[in-house]
Formats: sequence, structure tokens, C-alpha cells
Amino acid sequence: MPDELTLWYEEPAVDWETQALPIGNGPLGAMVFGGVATERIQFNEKTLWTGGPGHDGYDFGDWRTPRPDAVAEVRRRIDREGRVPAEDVAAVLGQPKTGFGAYQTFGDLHLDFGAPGGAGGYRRELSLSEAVARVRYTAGGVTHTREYFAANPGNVIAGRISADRGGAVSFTLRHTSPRDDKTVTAEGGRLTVRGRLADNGLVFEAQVQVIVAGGTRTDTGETITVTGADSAVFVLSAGTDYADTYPRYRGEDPHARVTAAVDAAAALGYDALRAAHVADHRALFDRVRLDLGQSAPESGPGKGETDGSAGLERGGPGRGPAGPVRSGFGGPVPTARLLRGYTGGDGPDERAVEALMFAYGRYLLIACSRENDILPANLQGVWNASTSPPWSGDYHVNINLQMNYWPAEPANLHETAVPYDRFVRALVEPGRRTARDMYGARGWVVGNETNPFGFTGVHDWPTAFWFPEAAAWTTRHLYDGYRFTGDLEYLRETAYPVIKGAAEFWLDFLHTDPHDGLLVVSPSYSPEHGDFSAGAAMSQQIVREVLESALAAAAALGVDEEFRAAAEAALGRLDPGIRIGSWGQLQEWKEDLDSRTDTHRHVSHLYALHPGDRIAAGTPEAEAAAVSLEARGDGGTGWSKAWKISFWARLLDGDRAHRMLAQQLRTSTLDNLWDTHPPFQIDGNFGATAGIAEMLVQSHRGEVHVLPALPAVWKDGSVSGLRARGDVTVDVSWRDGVAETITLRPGRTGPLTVRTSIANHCHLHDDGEGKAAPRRLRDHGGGEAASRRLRDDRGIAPRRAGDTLTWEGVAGRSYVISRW
Ligand code: FUC
Repeated sequence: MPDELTLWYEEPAVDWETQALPIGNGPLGAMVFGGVATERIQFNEKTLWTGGPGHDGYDFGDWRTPRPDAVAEVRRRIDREGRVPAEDVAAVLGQPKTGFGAYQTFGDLHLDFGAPGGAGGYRRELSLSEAVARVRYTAGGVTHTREYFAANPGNVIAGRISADRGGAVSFTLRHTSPRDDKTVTAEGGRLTVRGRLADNGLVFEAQVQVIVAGGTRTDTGETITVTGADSAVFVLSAGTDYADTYPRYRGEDPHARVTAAVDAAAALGYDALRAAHVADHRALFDRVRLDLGQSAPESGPGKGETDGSAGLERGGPGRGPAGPVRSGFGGPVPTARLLRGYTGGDGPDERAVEALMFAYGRYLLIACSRENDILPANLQGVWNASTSPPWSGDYHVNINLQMNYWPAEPANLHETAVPYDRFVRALVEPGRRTARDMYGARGWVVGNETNPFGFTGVHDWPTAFWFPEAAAWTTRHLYDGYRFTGDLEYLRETAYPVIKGAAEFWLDFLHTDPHDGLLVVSPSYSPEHGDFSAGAAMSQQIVREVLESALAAAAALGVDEEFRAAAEAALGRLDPGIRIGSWGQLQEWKEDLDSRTDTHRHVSHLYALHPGDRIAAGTPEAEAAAVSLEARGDGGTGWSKAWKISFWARLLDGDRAHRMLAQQLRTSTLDNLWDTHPPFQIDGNFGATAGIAEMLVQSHRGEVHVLPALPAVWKDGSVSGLRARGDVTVDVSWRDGVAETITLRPGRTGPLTVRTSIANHCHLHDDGEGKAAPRRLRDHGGGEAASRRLRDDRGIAPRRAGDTLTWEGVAGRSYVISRW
């Protein structure tokens, strides 16, 4: 049943990028167009990549011939001249890309229905709660319904085509793709697409099984035709012989796997498959609920008039006895119109867009990154209709891949980060070789961007080819994953070896600045901006962070004394990378070079504010960060705007954070709610979801800060299921901008500190064990509930200090803070 978290449209999609609707199960993704005469379902499998081993001359980005003095030469010049143009450095250290490859479309399924004649009542929708896409229209008195989903259990994409009159389903299914290195066959209602990429020999295969109820099914060469059926179902699976193992990156032929997946799904049947899918999706999606006032009951339509359209299963017009229906079924205003009417001002429709955007980021992450995935979400998640997508649809690691996973922990989707961790771990082996051969260092390294084939070296685009700090930055989530979960096993087995290797690299590769004797990164390049120099702010901040994380992790595990001593020594001499400049700004470089009129999209020098946590709100450095942010302005690419939501949230300025969210929604969001750089780039979706979470709960400074950056327009609301570091799940309801009820559910026993503006006028109460998140938080807060709790005798007396409360939390219990 569709609900308010539904994107819906009154016409079919024509354009892939801005209108089609994404479904996905991690490894597989598809874009649904919903055409009446022809349905187009473009699909992907995440490992279908050109490039890498198999492509002639693939070199992993490592220098083809040794350049023993190259780095030293650049360093000497930087020591001498301070700044060196990026072109000059690229000429010495760069090398053209060979065989980097690109993420590939698997092609399109077309369902040709023939000319329908006068179709009406058209609706196309995507339910985020169920992860099901639907199309409905009426033609010749028959209502046609199509439904699609991508199930992680069983690894298939499934669709059902039905009608409300028997025998009315007829279509021909065919596959097209821009490639000619494949064959298509049809037999027994199964279409098989198989081939070998001409570029690198990667074997790929997709199978689609068509099953009919009533009518006939005919295999016709490269197509399958259904005639006069009551309904028809298809299930599709796909795979390649990619493996994430260095140096060959090849595994088993996909044929057996794909056959088994399609056979199993076909045997299971549509209803069981759908039920398993919805349950699987909901187990993740339903963990978090956000109410910003978007579902104000019975408030009548917003600025768009009601159009009589209702959820597909509803069948009738959208007017109930109580007048126009505004809540449920995606609301009365189609999503594109809702978005176009969005200003960021007051009103339930404004909040509806924001709540949808938040939920969409969670939906998308579940749809393109799952625990059984080999590869993480790329620049477009899992969705790509091209053979040469923007930036190859790759893994940029100077912010983009990391940003994809910013919501994973706070928005309670820890499992979605499993392929990210796996990918970073898989970079270690090739990255060690690159560290040794190119940098003469231990540990491991990766540059500005990478591919699924261990590309850990460099290329030669001057402003984007050199960023060895990326390896350290990619490990930030690994340490943070431990901070969120407190899982020592994860730290020991998964995170620490990777973090340690990234830290070791810098123990060997830092340079002593001859001007002050401090340890600096050199050559250093603030992402995609300015000249090369020594010790740019971001370089130093990242290196400090990885050394500190490695130290803390080693201490928590009680290992590696010698390494810890070396890391401590380096930290003692490390240039801080945080400086306040002549106009009160945070400096992007060690020298005070920042221009007040520079609006560059990367705000790299604020790394220590977010995603890092060294700069705390209320300090002079935070003030300086605000000065820099003001100067950079509210513009930029989609992901840049999304990042700025989190920056302002970390500065505890809810209205400015909201202004950035509004800016992103107004100027960098497409009709299908995809973020646009432009073009479409999914990091901005994830950055926005993370930014919203950051406005509601923060936990990067050893305490759970509740409603740290609530904007005035989010007057009343509630959220449940957000996660805080220390293995705590947080619910909060608020009224008039002030928390009413805060519930914390720690997964571990130990001290809990909460920062809240109600710290000095509230009660803390142990609400017992195993309390699930309340279904409707609006009913949960409020004075009455609070006074009921007052009468309860399970009150706890926390230690109070300023705006904080501290007490001993016990794993598995619920603690409720109620305002009085
Ligand atoms: C970084 C950004 C670009 C783009 C690219 C994929 O290099 O600077 O804006 O997002 O990644």
C-alpha cells in the first residue's frame, strides 16, 4: 500500500536522468520509465566495467618506469618556491590513464504493448517504504497495472503486468543495448543475454524468465511474446565474472549463478518473492521515521490542487468523505510539482519535500549498497544508462565515495556500508604496491579516484591527479563504524589493519618543512583547487585524523606498541593544518592565500569541522570556519551544497543548515529527486540525508547532542531510530523547537551523556527493556505523557553539568527524558 513516502507522476518518463524511477537491490539496479505503448526498463549490474586487467596495457595507475627522484624534485621546488602550478607537478608526477575503464549499462528491457489508443488516468509511482515501482493507466475501459521491484533475497528484479479484465495482457519483450559484443537468445520463455566485453574480456550474462497466467507465450528468436494473458511476470538476474581479488579481478563464470537465481525466483512465485522483498527492505527502511509536520492530518491540499489521483491500489478518486485527501498515497500533489513549488518556507508541502528527500537518501542507499554486494555505490549508485558515464561512473575518493556513506551510520543503515568496507580493504593490496613503488613508503595508498580493478596510482589531469591522502580519508568510516557500534571484533578484523596501513604510509611519507621543522604533506594539493604547496589544511587534517584513529584503535585493541610510539612522535611534530587567516577565515593553505571572492565547490579546509571532528562549535576555529563558509557562498554543485548542510549543522546553525538544504532542493534536485552536479550524481542525495540527520542528532564529541541544529521552520516534529556513536539509538519529539521527549536505547552498558536544551527542566526515567521505537512519536511526547512518567518510580538522578546529563546506561534498556 503506498503511503506518503511515495514519489508519483502523472505521465511516463521520457528522460532517463531526470524522470525515470530507480529500483535496486545492491548488485542490480533498474530505471523504470512506465511508457504506455512501450515500457522501458534500463538495468545495471554493478560489476559490469570495462578497463582493468584484460585491457591492453593496464598499469593500475603506477608509473610504467621508475621515477626515483621525481617526488623529491617536486618537494625541493615547493620548499624553494612555496607554490608550484598544478600543470608543472602533473608533468613530473603524472601519467596518462590506461585502461581505467568505465561503468557500463547492461542495456534495456522493452515491453512493447502496441498502440493503446486513448490511455487515461495515468499514474507512475515509487513507494520508498516498500521499494516497489508501479504504473497504472486505463485504456479501452481496461485498467492496466504494472509493478516492479528489485529483491535482494534471491538477487532478482521482478515485474508483474496485469489488467482488470481477463486476457487483456499482450506484449513482446526484447533486450537492447549499445554493445554489439553480446548475443541474445530466447528459449522456454527465457531470454538470455550473454557476451564478453570487447574491452577487457569480462564475461557477462543476464537472464529473464517470462511466466504467464492464461494466454500464450511464444519464443521468437530474440524476443518473447505474450498474447491474451490475464497477467504476466518476469524475473531477471544478471552477473559477470568479476571478482574483487588482485591482480586478476576475475572469478567464476556467471552462468550458473544467474541461472540458479532466475530458476529459484520463478519457482518461488511472484507473491512470495514480493513478500520476501518487502520484508527485507522494511527491516532496514523502517528503522527510522521522520516527521517534520509534513503529514498534518486533514489539512487540505497545499499549493497544488488535488487532481483526483490516488494510490494505485485505491482505484477511486482521491476524495474521501472528509474532502480532499492530503496525507497518504504520496499526497495530492505529484512529486515534480511539489518540488517545483518548494521554497523552503512554511507549510506541510515544504516539509513533505524535505521528509521525502531524507527518506529517499535512505531508500537509495539500501537500493544500491547491500551487505552481499561486491562493490559499493559509485558516482551514480548502481544506475547508469551509458557506456561512457560522467567521470566513468567511478569511485572518486577526494570526497564523493565517502559522502555516499555519510548517512550509513547516523541513519541506521550500518549494513549498507559493508561493501564500502570491503572495497577499501580490497584497495590495500594494490595500494601497498603503489606505496612501495611510487612513494617508497610502507602502508597503502590510493589517489584521487579509483576503479574496481585496484587503480591506486595516478593519472595526469593536473587539478585532480594527486591526492594520496584519499587512502586515509577512506578509512574514516572504518573507525567511525567502530565508534557507532562499539564492535571490537569489527575493529580488530575489519577496520584496524586497513587504518593502520593508511597511517603507516604517512609515517614514511611526511616531509619536514625546512621553514619551521614541522611535518607536512608535500607535495600537497587541496582538492581540485589552486597550486601545489606543502601542508594544505585538508592534507594535514586528514593525516592527523588517521594517525589519531590508528593510535586509538591500537590502544583499544592493546596492540602494536612500537607503531603507537611512532605515530605519537609524528603527531607531536605534525603541522596542525588549522590556521586562522588575515580576514578571519580558516586558511585553505599553510600560507594565507585565501581569496574572499573564491566560491570553489570544494571546501576542503573545513574537513576538521565535517566529516572530521577536531573543530568544535563555539571555538575561534569554528568562527573562522563560518567566515570561510560565508565567503564560499551557498552555491556549488549538488554535493557541495549537501556538504554545506552538515557544515552549518556542525556550527549549530539550524537555519543556515536548512537554507542549504532548501538551496539544494531548489537548484540541484531533479524531478525524480536525484541530486544533480549537474549531471546526476548520487553523492548529493546521500549528503543531504546525512546533513538532515546531523541537524537532529550529533555524537562526534563523546556525547549525544539532541536537536543541535533545529531550524525555525521545523517547529514541531519527531524522529525515531537515529544512531549515535557509542551504540545508542535515539528518538526525539519536539514542540515549538524544544525537545519534549528524548528516548535513548544503548546497546552497551556504560556512561551516557546527553546534551539537550531541556537538561535543566526534565526528568530522566528508565523505561525498561526492549522498547521498540514508538510508532507515532507525536502521541508519545507531550505534557501528559511526561507527567505520567513523573508518577513513575523508575526515575534516575543524572549528573547535570550545563546542558548535559550523564548517567550509567545499561545495555538493552530505554531511557526517557521528558520535559517539564
Ligand atoms: C570531484 C569533484 C567534481 C565531481 C567529481 C566526480 O572531483 O570535484 O565536482 O564531483 O568529483
